[in-house]
Parts: sequence; C-alpha cells; structure tokens
Amino acid sequence: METQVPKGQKYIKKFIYYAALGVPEVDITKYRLTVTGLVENKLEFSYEELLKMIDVDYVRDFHCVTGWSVKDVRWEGIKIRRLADMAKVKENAKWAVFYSLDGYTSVVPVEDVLHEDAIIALRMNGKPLTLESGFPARPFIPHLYGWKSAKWLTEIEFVDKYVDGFWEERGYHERGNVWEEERFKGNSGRHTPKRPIL
Ligand SMILES: Nc1nc2c(c(=O)[nH]1)N[C@H]1C(S)=C(S)[C@@H](COP(=O)(O)O)O[C@H]1N2
Ligand SMILES: [Mo]
Repeated sequence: METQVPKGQKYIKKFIYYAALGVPEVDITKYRLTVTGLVENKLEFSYEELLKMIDVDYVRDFHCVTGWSVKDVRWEGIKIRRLADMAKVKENAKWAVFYSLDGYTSVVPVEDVLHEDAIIALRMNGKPLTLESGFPARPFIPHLYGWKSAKWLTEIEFVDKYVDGFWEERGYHERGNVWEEERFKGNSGRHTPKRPIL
C-alpha cells in the first residue's frame, strides 16, 4: 500500500473516466485477448479463461498524468510476466504495445511490463471492471501513469522497435514512470516541458 502521494499528484475520491476514442460496445462472447509479436507461442484467451487465471489481488494507487490519483484501489488480475512466460517472449523484445477495442494504444518498455506488479486487471474493488472502467480487461502497472493502462484491451504485442501509442504520439513519455515524473518526452520533470500538450 502506498503511503505517499507522488510529486505533482493530488488524491481525489473517484476515478475521472476518460474515453478519448469513445466507449466501445463489448460482445463478451466474441471477446479475445491475444499475446502476439516476438513470441514463440501466440496466445489467445476468452474472458472465461482469463477469469480462471487470476493470480494477483492487491491494493495499489492509480495516478493520472494530469495530476489526480486515486488511493487504495483493490485490483485483481493476471501477472503479465506469467503470460509472457507462457508465450515465451523472445530476447529481442524491447517494448510491449497494448491495443484496445476502440483503437486506443499505449506502449511500455518490456522491463516495466515484466515487473512483478504489472497485471492484466479484470476486477476492481471486488467487482468486474465496469464498461466505463475498461471491461473486460486493462493492463495496470502501478508505477506508470494511467494512460499506459489501455482500457478494453484486446492485444499485447511484443516488438523490438519503439512505436508511439495514442498519447505518446501527442508528446507523452515513452515510459511514464510516476516516481521519476516522466510526463513528457525528452523531459523527465513536469516543469517546462519541451512540448506542452493539452
Ligand atoms: N481505451 C482507452 N484507454 C484509456 C484511456 C482512453 O481514453 N481510452 N485513457 C487513459 C488515461 S489518460 C487514464 S488516466 C486512464 C483513466 O482510467 P479511467 O477512465 O478508468 O478513470 O485510462 C487510460 N486508458
Ligand atoms: Mo490520464
């Protein structure tokens, strides 16, 4: 459980919902999560299969780069490292790209995605994710800003070359570490960003 709020963040009571590309319709009978790219074994899971694999249940804060944080959120999900082991991610994989049903994408360095706290979240505060909060699945990596947590996740692709996701293309940081205040590209602090966005 976090005891301190990171620099530049303030706690608020509830999540502010974002859907830059709109809230998609989800047909859970057709839904699949795939693991693709630089892997020996491609993986594909239905929602039912994912639920049976839940192996993490913890309480962690959530931090949005715009400055709000939500304290003590309970998350249940699947360790991404376990999926990566099942898929046998290749040595040359350097980045994981997340793809969502709505067309949203985000990108995370492989070291961060293999962190022991990095999960595919399926449940929040004791219930399945709501549609607004990304049902059925979203990655959650506690030490990275919230924009990396692509709601309505459908695919995790391992790649060797960096590619921008939705917000990275608009100037946000390649990694987005909360404790290093990696908000904007080419600038690890929140002051005088080279490319002010929003
Ligand atoms: N598909 C999708 N995922 C997304 C976003 C979005 O607009 N679309 N916004 C991101 C941002 S900037 C944040 S802070 C969190 C917000 O999560 P919430 O909408 O559950 O509060 O979702 C992230 N994932
Ligand atoms: Mo955000």
